[in-house]
Amino acid sequence: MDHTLLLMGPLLPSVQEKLESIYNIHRYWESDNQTALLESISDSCVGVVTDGGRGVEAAVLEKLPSVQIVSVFGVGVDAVDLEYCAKKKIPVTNTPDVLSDDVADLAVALALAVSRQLVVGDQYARAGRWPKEGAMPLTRRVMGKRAGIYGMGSIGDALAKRLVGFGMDISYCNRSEKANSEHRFVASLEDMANSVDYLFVTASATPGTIGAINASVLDALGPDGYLINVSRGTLVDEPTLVSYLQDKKIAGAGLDVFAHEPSIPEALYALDNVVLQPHHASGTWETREAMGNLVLDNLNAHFSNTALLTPVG
Ligand code: 8YV
Repeated sequence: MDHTLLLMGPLLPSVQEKLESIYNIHRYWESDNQTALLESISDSCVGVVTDGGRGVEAAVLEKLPSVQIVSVFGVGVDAVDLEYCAKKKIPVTNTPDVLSDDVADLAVALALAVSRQLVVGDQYARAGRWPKEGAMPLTRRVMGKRAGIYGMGSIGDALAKRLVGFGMDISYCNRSEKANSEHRFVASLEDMANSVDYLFVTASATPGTIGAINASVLDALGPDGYLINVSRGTLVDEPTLVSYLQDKKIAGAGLDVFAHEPSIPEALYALDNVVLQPHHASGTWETREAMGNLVLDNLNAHFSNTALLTPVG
């Protein structure tokens, strides 16, 4: 219990228990006077633990001048004030790779679900419509179609491996071409969108990618194209996406992430050409345990003066 840490939000209970057995943890989200809490640990707090969605803002870090590390339970660090951390030389760690398989699985599941109308079919069956109305309307095949992956990191890579199994023709758009990739590199996102049936978004949220899926990209994807987003809602111009789905200017979307979580644009609830998930792509027991262990291992490495396992940048 030597080290005092601030925990911004709840973690998987088993991970939080381990954390609380090793460190002196203050629960930020439970405090009814957060200003007083920050003041009371201002000298002693040496680390912040948070998840990818919550992150931590400069306004909190400024009140904790002794913080030496920010450890993120998640791969995305867009909610952490990285500029502030860089300025103060505070290392940030995240949990890459351990979640890539589950996130890729969910991306495939969303593509299948929206194309094959799994949710619509489930509702059709449960409502007893089959015996009364006969077969439900036909759906769209996934096998053999053209996929474009925006962001070819560890998640994009895991996704591509799965899409090969669906006989898909795969292209990708990335900051730079990957040396050993067997897939087609396309420098322009709009050009890629123009030549695929499925546009998968797996890029991290950075100033260069936020808002990238705009009207021009959706126009390029066109009325037969599907958008699958397992990255961050901020990469998409959400109001435009909603209107394109309503007007069938794209065929459909599978969305795990939204611009203002946990809010989801209500207009989406009425649409059959969308499958929604509550930001849950990494949400399996196995992956969340692995993410938690990586958070603990990074903290342990830092406080025992050994190299961080997964530092950001
Ligand atoms: C998690 C995520 O939802 O890794 C990320 O960046 O968004 C997710 O895996 C989140 O960090 C867990 O609460």
